[in-house]
Amino acid sequence: MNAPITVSVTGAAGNIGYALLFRLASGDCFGKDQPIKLRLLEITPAMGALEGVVMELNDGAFPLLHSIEISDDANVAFSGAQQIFLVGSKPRGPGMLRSDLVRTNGPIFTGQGKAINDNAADDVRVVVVGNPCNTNALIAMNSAPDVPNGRFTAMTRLDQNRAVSQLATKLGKTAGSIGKMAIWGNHGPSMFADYFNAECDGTPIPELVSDAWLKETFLPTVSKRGKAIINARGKSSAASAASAAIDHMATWFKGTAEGEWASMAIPSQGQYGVPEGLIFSFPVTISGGEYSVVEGLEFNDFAKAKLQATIDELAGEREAVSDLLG
Ligand code: NAX
Repeated sequence: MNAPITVSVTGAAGNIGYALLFRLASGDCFGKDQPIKLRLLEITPAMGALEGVVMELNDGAFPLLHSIEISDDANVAFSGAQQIFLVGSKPRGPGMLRSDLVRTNGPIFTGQGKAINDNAADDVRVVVVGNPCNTNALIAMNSAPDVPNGRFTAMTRLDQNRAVSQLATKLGKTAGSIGKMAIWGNHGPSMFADYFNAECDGTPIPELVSDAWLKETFLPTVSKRGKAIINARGKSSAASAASAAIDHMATWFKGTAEGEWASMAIPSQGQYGVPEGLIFSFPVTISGGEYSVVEGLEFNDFAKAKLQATIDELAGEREAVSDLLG
């Protein structure tokens, strides 16, 4: 058994938190030989509900769960944190524009970025789930000057998983047959699910499925999946989002297998013409806790236009919060 690691989760009494915490406690993320100490953050009015979640976690009698601390103070919740899931944020209300959401949630991430800077462990790694997650990660990163920029990431793994599932279903395969499913750019309307480079059991997807289906059915289905789930369930994706967050951090912790890619939104260093510093989803490979962008991929005109659209969307979001970027 390894020494316990400290894992912080914000928005811990929310819907995603409720699904995420039990997967973390059971060892689905960091391994069945990796004990964890949980540090959970909520806003003050939700502390009562969080106490109930803690009671349930205790009732799970998870052998890997060493301790649980709860707080409404980010400085306490991130103390010594090595793995951080920033889930908490205000949901988009009816009639609210995406630009309003950026302005509403941005300030949460200046405070939390600073608290991470001042309190987290030297080896801290952060995934932002709360939307708009790319730009929230950008804000947190800019508020944490002592933490290497590359430790701040945002989640596009749910988009990857949704795309994989659509392709597998279309081809009558299971998800494990689909590989190299890259998500580029923003976890937002402009996100590009790059089927050109994806494969099914090693065969390129464009050789197996018609371009018309890929453009007219696959891309819209993946990008509108969140809305479809709200329409069906009356609530936004929770268990699948938690599962994707587990996948994101598990892959970062354990690395990618030979030939496997993962999609993560990370600070751009200018790869593929993406402006430096934008938190942009790229396909990566990971080894020893360090990720590298997959290089040398080719884009046709359609894919180039998609890439540009998502660059433009993220550049616009960055502009909208420029006053929060220090
Ligand atoms: P809920 O509203 O159920 O839970 C959010 C929780 O965050 C609440 O308990 C709230 O009290 C808490 N919170 C609010 N401000 C906080 C703060 N400053 N510090 C700590 N906690 C705070 O939302 P839920 O369904 O759990 O979704 C959470 C976030 O994930 C939302 O922003 C949502 O848009 C985003 N999502 C991101 C996805 C992605 O792929 N990146 C997909 C799923 C989800 O839509």
